[in-house]
Parts: sequence; C-alpha cells; structure tokens
Amino acid sequence: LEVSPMTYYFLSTNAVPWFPKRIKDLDQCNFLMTKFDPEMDSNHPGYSDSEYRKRRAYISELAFGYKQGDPLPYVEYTEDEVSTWREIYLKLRSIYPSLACRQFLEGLQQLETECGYSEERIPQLRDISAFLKEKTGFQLRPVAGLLSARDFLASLAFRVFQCTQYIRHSSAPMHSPEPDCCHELLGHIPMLADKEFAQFSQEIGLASLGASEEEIEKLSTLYWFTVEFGLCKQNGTVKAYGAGLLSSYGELIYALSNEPKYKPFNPEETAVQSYQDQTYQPIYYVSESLEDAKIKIRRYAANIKRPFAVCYDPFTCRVEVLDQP
Ligand code: HBI
Ligand code: FE
Repeated sequence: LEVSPMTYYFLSTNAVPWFPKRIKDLDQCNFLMTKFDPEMDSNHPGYSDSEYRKRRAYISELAFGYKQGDPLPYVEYTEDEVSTWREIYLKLRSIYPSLACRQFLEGLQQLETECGYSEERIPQLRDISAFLKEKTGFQLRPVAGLLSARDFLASLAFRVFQCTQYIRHSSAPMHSPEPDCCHELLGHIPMLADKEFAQFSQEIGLASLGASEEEIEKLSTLYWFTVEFGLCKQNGTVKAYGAGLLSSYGELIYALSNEPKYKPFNPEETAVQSYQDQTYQPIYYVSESLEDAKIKIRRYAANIKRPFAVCYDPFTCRVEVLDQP
C-alpha cells in the first residue's frame, strides 16, 4: 500500500495514525495514488492524447482547490464527453432491470425523476449531493483521482463520498482502469440513496479511523468484495449491488453468468482474499441480503482492536474519541 508522508510518520513511530475528527479535517485527506494516472501510466487510454490530459488537469484543479463547505464545482461537459456518457448509460440501463438489486433500481429511478439522470447529460455533483443529503445524509466532495484507501475510507465515516468528476477516454467507453464519473454516478450513487447501504458504508469508514496499516488493507479488501463487487440474494436469485459491476457492462453480465466462482460472504475470509484490478474478478462473494452483509461487517468491525473507540455525532459532524473501557 502507498501511504501519505503523515501516515508514514505515525506508523514509523508506532503511534496511532492521525485521523480526521471534524468534517473540515477531510481537507487533509487528499493523498492520491499514482497508479492509473494518465500523466504517469503509458497504458492509460488517454496517455498520448494531449487534449484529454489538458482536460483532466483542468478538472483536477477544481478538486485540488476544493475546501469542505464550498459549493461543488460545476463542469460544462463537451459534446464528446456527453456522447461517451450516453453510450454507457444506454447500454447499462438496458440490463439493470434483470441484473441489479432492488435498492439500486429504486435509487436510479429516483435519480432519474428527481435529479435529471438521463442519457442526455452528465449529472452535476452539486445536484446529486443535495439529493443524497435529503435521502441518507450523504454528501459528495470532488477528488482528482484514486485516493489512498485510508483517506477514502475516512471520509465515509462522515457520510462524505469522494467523487471523481472527469470522464474516461472516449476510445475505451466500456472500460476504465481508474474511477471516473460514470463509475461514481452510475455505480455508487444509486446505492448511496439507500438508508441501509449508507449506514453500511459509514460503518466501514468508522472502523478505519486510526486503524493499523494491516487493518486498512483488510477493510479495503472487504470494501472491494462488497461495495465494489458484491452480489446478494434477492427473491431466490442473485443480483449485483457492487459499483464496479454496476458501472461495467461486460463485468456485470460476466459476474452473473455462472462462469466465475462464487463464495458466501464471510468477513474474516473475504478480508484476506487476494484480488486484482486489471481484469474481471475470478471470484465473487454472495451475501444472503444487504442487511446480512451489514450485520456481518458490523460484527467484524467491533472485533478490530484499537486502544480507543469512536462515535459519530451527526449534530456536530464530529467523531468523538472515547477511551476503550
Ligand atoms: N479513491 N477516488 C477514489 N474512488 C474510489 O472508489 C476509491 C478510492 N480509493 C480507494 C478505494 N476506492 C477502495 O478501493 C478501497 O481501497 C477503499
Ligand atoms: Fe468505486
């Protein structure tokens, strides 16, 4: 795992790593990973497209300049960008009814009627954030790319979802090696409109605060096999609730094709399963229901050893740190 200089300092002195206590502290949770950056990675589909890189640099600046409480940046998307979005939206929309879980379909439906989701335009983070705030208390914050697991998970403790605002390169509309607005807006946002799922996400976040590097690695693996690639049973069939699946036409079909391997979701086992992010997953974890996944994650989190306990106060948006009895 790549860690920020601050985290490295705390870990090397055996201290509890710094973590955000107030929502404003999320301005400090901005350590980006270099993996998949179109400026650094010659395999990135946008690597040799200078126009694309200029566009990405512009949208990155909006995220770098953002401070908690600022209005979310508005991006005027180009024809080319909207056409990439349209292609993805229409393709995925056609298979959601048979493959996505109920909570996702309900969320998407609401986003279509209340938030302007359609193939015609890329929805704005500002509108989505206001919508989510009313539904589940989640809010968005713009981010320039792939964040460190520690910083990404910490924001979930405050019901803040770090959201990229750029779109993938038009030469590869069906696959993106890094998160982009199609992944966030189609994969994650509909699920975050569900109360139970919002709570599930926040609990993973709270469990990560001040955790050791080993625990962060395990929590991010759990996150990977649930929030990103999770399957769950519903009315006797298996449906997708993971955002990595719900934003990838090819992998969504593959994941439910009976071709890959399936295992029942069990946090202790799932947390140490190896995974890769270059191609489809060879294995998926299936939970009995979303509620069951939430209960199991909660039990797992309660067993993580930390010399303190944390408690979120929604009135002040602060994390209270308590001595472990
Ligand atoms: N950063 N911007 C961004 N978006 C994500 O979805 C994301 C991330 N960093 C880490 C991460 N997801 C997870 O894979 C876990 O490591 C927490
Ligand atoms: Fe994601």
